This record gives sequence, structure tokens and C-alpha cells, in this order.
Amino acid sequence: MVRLTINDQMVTVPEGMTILEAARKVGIEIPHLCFLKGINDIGACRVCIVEMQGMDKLITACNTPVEEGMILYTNSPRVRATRKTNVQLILSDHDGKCATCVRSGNCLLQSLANDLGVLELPYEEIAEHNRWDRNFPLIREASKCIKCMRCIQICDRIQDMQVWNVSGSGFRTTVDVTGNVPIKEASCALCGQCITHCPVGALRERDDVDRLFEALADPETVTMVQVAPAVRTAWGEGLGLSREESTTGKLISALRQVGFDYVFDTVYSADLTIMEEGSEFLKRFQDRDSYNWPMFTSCCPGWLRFVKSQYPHLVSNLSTAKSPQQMFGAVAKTYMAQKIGVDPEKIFCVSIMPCVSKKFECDVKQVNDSGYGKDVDLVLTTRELDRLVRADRIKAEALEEEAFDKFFGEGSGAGLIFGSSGGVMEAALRSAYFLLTKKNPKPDAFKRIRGEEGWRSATFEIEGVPINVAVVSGLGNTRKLLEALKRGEVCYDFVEIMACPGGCAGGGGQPIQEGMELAPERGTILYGMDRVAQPRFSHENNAVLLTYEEFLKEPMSERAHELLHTELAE
Ligand code: HC1
Ligand code: SF4
Repeated sequence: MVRLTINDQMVTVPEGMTILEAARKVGIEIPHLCFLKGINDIGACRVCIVEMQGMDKLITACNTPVEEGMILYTNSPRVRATRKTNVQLILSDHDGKCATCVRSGNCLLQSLANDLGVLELPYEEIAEHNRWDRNFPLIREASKCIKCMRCIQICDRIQDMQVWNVSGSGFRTTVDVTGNVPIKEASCALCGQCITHCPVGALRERDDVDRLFEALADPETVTMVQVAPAVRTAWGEGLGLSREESTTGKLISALRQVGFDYVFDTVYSADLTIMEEGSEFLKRFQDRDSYNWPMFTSCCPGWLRFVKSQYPHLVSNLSTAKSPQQMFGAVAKTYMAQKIGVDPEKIFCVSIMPCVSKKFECDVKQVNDSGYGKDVDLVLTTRELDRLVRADRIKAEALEEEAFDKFFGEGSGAGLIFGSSGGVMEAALRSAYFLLTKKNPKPDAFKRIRGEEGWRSATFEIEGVPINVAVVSGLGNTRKLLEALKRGEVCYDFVEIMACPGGCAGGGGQPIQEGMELAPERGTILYGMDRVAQPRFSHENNAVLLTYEEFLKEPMSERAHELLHTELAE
């Protein structure tokens, strides 16, 4: 143990702890900006400086370990003055037009400057202005970048992608795409983790709300919205609602108040995905030699962008089943249109997703098969949904409980857990068991595959046949798994891969909660919903069964292939 003094308080903490953590242990908060536990601890912003008795230079608390006998002051006159100057210097090169910034009200720099009483900027000069492609789903506002390096660190250390790097020198030092190539040409998976870890508004998703407003304003257009599983776990965070208050029923009510004609559930098409992907897995399993192994899930567009750019030879291992988002769109403009008696030409199909990459996915030619323009016309993130609710001054706390619209709002517990890492695998195993044995397993028979580690594996036996599965989330973990497969160190039959740590619950389009990694907590909400859901199996979803009976015939039928699968040739 190490003994030291902080602000005249005696503190005893384990060796190796940083000053920031030691102070926190005794209830002293040190302001900081660039620090992110386990991800960014390089002291770039110099906001967390503290004064050490007997030392001239101020030291950074986030990355300096405690030492025996240290006497520290976190708010001495020198610290206060220097901290304020450091924030003024950061702001001097930051486009501080807060009223037009997407992060206004949820910006660490804004609140810090305000708390420190920074009311004037003595050194203003912006070095860098924007030259960014405004059509790409990921937008960088160069003039807002404060060079904290968080985006570089999350992309390197967690996602192992190296999309961002430092460029320029001196006053013009900045962050840019590695190699200074346009972002479109970089191998960015569009996971959006750099956005959710940016402390200011320098990174954001393309805002598509105006396109929704246009559709809502057109009396000829029938607007339809699908809501992804993970959105229901987080939408209330951006509106100040507690977990208990932010129910799915209130979310549906908010979407009706926004003006959607039909409010449906992506969980319906997640169940449809399981029917197709589960059947595809069994077909491949029974004809093992004709396929490459393992089979990979294909519902995460971040993972698809990754595999195509980094491991193109593995593309043939992907399931050909489209993602639930795209299956929904394909069914929306065909069977659903018939069922609800609407001309498919008039349908404007919107999805609310926890994801930035889904904005890209809906434009991919190979996943648009309805024959009526784009199957999914527009994708909004959970954050855009929250802005929409705030813009319309919808009183979130006073919303009533409402139900999804008939048929396509029906979903099983298995479909719900898609939004958490491991959920797709568990849902698929529940139905694969049924398809093989004609009996249901216990709904929680495969729960051993749940957990928080970024790479988990298990072997399950179905009628005496062992099936080796793995679940991985985060692209750094994905690369580790693929390399281990290449070296022959591991061997699996079926692997679920999600680009974001913790899966979609931790998606790049979810509300931003400074310094918190909320994927596990949000995932637990989905498992809780699954526990009480009726049914808990995708193959018992009545709307899905009706879809087969009236329209698709059976999983993997010709029509199912046409609408719900892709060859993923590119
Ligand atoms: Fe996901 Fe999926 S789980 S990919 O994260 O397969 O975005 O929630 O909607 O499509 O269902 C996202 C979530 C989502 C799809 C499903
Ligand atoms: Fe999108 Fe989910 Fe994939 Fe993240 S894990 S890129 S949120 S689909």
C-alpha cells in the first residue's frame, strides 16, 4: 500500500493506482477531459493537472501513479489558473458554435468550460476547417476536434482498425484518416465507436431527420417504422427517463406522436432471420464438405465491412441470410403491403437502429430486392430518435403504454436478445434444436454462451451431435479470433460476430453517456425481457409462421432466397 496526502487528507491506496483514482477513492473528483479508463490515458488535454509539493511542474493525474509520501493539491491557485488556461487554449482551436452543435447539452468540453467560468477566449484561431464528405454516414467536424486522441485510441486499442491517426505538425497538428485518404476509401467499419467516445461534437452520424420530415409531410406517403431490439434498452437515456420509465410501450407511443402510420418491430424480422439462418446452418451442417467452416452470422454491417476489407477470403463463410433490418424492408414492400392493403410504391420504410453502419447497409444494392426502390428508405440512430422526440416537445414522462401494430409487431424473446452479444447465437440454437429434434429445448438451455468477455465459446450437444460455437464482439476481438482460426488453434462450427463491444446494445448510434460503457447493463435488460416474453422461440412467432404459410412457403424456399438472402458477392 502507498500513503500520500491529497488536499490535506491522508490517503492509503494500493501501489500502481493513479492519482485520479486515488483522489476519487476519498471522494475528491479531479476534472478531466481526454481520459477514458482503459482506453485513453495519455494526458493529452492537461485538464487533470495537480500540484505536487516540492515540484515545479504540474503533473497529470490520469496517468501518474501514486508514490509514497506525495503531498498533492487538486485545486491550488496555480492549478485553478492553469486548468482554466488549458481549457481556453483547447477552445481557442475549437469551433464553439454550441447552438448548432449536435452535442450541445451533452458535451464534456462545454460543461467543463462553463464550470471553470471560461467566459472569454483570449487566444482564438481555428487552424482547420471542414472538407468532409457530408453524404457519408460518419461525419467529422474538423473545426471541433480538440485533439484529445480518444478516437485514435478506441479505434486502435479496442477495434484494432487504425482508421484515425495524427497528421500535420505544430499548430496544425490534428487527427485525420490514416494516410490522409478520403474516409470512403479507408477500411472504416462504420461501427461508430469513435463517435460514442468523442467528448465533443467532432464526430457524429449523418443526420437524416429532415428526410423523415419530408416523408411525414407528404399526405400520399405511408410511413412505416421498425424498431431494433437494442433501441428499447437505451432510448430513454437521452431523454432523462429512468430505466423503469423507458418502456417499449412508451417508445411506441412516442413514434405514433411523431406521426408514423405504422409502428412495427425489428424483432419480427429477427425471428424470420433465425428461421432462415438456422435452416441454412443445418443444411450446411448436414452437407459439411460442400461448405467452408465455420459459418459466420451476417446481420452486423460493421462486421461485413470489416471482413470484406480485411479477410475477403472468408466472405464465403458468411451466412447468406440478410440482416433483420433488410429482411423487414423486403417483406414490408411485398407481403406486408398486401396484408395491410397499401400500394408498395407509397411506402416509406424507416428503421430506428442503435447503429451507424445500418445507414450504409440500407444503400447496398445486393440487399435491396423488393423491386420498389430501397427496401429500407431511411435509417435513424437512437440519438436521432431522441432529438426528434425533443424537437417535437413530446413529454416523454407522460407517454402512455401502447402496443405495436398487428402482425409485424410480433416478436419472440429469442428475437429480442439479438441486441446483445451472444443473442443471435442463442436464438439460432433454440430453433436449430427444434428443427432437428421437433421438440423445444428448455428456453435457457444455451445460456452458457452469455457473458461479458469479448470472445466466448461453448460446445452444445443436440441429439448426441456436438456443435462448437463462439461469440465475439468488438473488432479487435474479431481479429484475434480470425487469426486463431487461421493458425488452427481453434475450430468452430458457428460464430456470431458483432462489431461493437457488447453487441448492438453498445452500438455506435446509442445515446452517449460520458465515461460509461453501458452495453452489459442494456444487454441485461434484453435478457430480462426475454425471460418473460411469450413466445421465447422464433419458430413459435405467429406472425412469422403466417408469413411462411401465406407468402414464403418455407425457410430457404425460392421466394425466401429471392427476398431474404444475398450472395454477398461484393
Ligand atoms: Fe442490431 Fe439486428 S441485433 S444488427 O444490432 O440483427 O442495429 O438492436 O436491429 O438488423 O434484430 C442493430 C440491434 C438490429 C438487425 C436485429
Ligand atoms: Fe451496428 Fe450492432 Fe454491428 Fe455495432 S454491432 S455495427 S450497432 S449492427
